[in-house]
Amino acid sequence: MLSPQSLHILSAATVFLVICHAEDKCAGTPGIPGTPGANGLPGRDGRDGMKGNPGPPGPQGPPSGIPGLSGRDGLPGMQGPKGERGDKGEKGAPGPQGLPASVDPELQERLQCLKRRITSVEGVLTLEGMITKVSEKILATNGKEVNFETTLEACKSAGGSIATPRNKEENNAILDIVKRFNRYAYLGIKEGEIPGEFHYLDGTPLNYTNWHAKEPNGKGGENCVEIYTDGAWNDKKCNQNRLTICEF
Ligand SMILES: *[C@@H]1O[C@H](CO)[C@@H](O)[C@H](O)[C@H]1NC(C)=O
Ligand SMILES: [Ca+2]
Repeated sequence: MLSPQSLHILSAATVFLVICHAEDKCAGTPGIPGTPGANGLPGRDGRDGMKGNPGPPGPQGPPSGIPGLSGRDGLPGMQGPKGERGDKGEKGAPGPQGLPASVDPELQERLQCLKRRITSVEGVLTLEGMITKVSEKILATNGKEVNFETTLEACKSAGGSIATPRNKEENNAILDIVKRFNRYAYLGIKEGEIPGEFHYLDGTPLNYTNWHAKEPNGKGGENCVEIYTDGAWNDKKCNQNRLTICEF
């Protein structure tokens, strides 16, 4: 029997025999590799690639250049709230002294002119039957018949007061109006705390009366006074409708 080692040797010998049979010369051991060759020339440029995305913005540059001109004014704004009241100023110096009114010719002339104009107006109103002048009073009616309280209010709102005869002359002037309208009228006289004792509306006692015969007879039940169409007075309840006559 052949050992495995001898079998190896045998097979190797067989290989040598075969190779040598094929070629006439026998191959030696391989040589060492040669040195690498030099680099070749660069190749030609390739074609342009596709355009890339924009890069991020660069940092702000240093300030430069002169500032531009100012812009135009804007529209006016809304009015602001009212300010607080300022301190009171100091009193001014007194003006030059004027002439006393009684010797000021210009003032006197103007007063005379005013008087003439008023006299003219009063004349027209008297002619038209709108007013009746007596002493310093002017009497007038609105032709309405109302109770005593309403008469007081009507005269007051007109700037006057209810007609109040203080003497015969004034009583006759009131009588003129009463006769013209043929209506009784209340007078500015009222009964006081004591029945039968009458006084003016400001509380002062009467210094002129023109009671009709047997009047006053109300004994505290007739607190107002009316004037008849003959000029005589009668005490009467205050809720009757009587001609409104006022004095100014
Ligand atoms: C009553 O006094 C007034 C003034 O208060 C006067 O105007 C009037 O004429 C006097 N009446 C009489 C009758 O004297
Ligand atoms: Ca009476």
